[in-house]
Amino acid sequence: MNDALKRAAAEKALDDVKPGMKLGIGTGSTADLFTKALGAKVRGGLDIIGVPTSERTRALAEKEGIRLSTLDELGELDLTIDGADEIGPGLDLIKGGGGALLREKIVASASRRMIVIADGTKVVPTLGAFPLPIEVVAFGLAATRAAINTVLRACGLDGALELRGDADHPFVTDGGHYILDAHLAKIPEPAQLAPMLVGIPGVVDHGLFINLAEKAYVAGQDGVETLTA
Ligand code: ABF
Repeated sequence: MNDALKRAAAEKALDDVKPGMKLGIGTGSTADLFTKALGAKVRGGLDIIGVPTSERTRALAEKEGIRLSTLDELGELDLTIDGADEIGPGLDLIKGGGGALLREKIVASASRRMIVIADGTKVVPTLGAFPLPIEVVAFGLAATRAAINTVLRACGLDGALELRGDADHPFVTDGGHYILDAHLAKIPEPAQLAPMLVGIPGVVDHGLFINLAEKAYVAGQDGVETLTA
């Protein structure tokens, strides 16, 4: 099913990986396929150094024998390859379905280029059918939720904010935070919403990736298409 398409997109991205590169390595099932394909290349002699975007990816990359470092040690990265939950117009993205959005955004922002890998189901005319993940600190959760609702209303948006996990056992991110998933259906102006959300004190970050992706490899039944921003 989609796994073959995800693999096709992941393998296409290997063409962009050059010897000596400092590489951001994404999270999610498509990124996992990339990491495994990259591992095979590394074992075949490709010399790169990676920065993982999650503890999950770190574990997989280590298992694959990929040399890893940190952003603090490497500074700017050459390229980040990562998946997405939705790819909208201009390659604006929703990410964070896997809960790794904060490190994914830090790593992508510290990279000169970001390439998205996905199967064709991820491409949408308008972002928002996929619930928007908003990473929040646990302290003051109710106040943060209210502030997010105010911002959503100011942007003409409406919809439930659902705490990921459940009230007794919320999902906790690698950074020790919670995630509120915003069920908005449509986000016609993501570039308007994005800065307003990060302006709320309890919001750590959100899954809108604006102006970060340079291109996307999108796999469909007829092959892998390259989308550019
Ligand atoms: C990561 O993996 C996330 O930002 C996104 O939530 C998810 C996509 O997962 P998959 O490749 O499994 O669809 O890129």
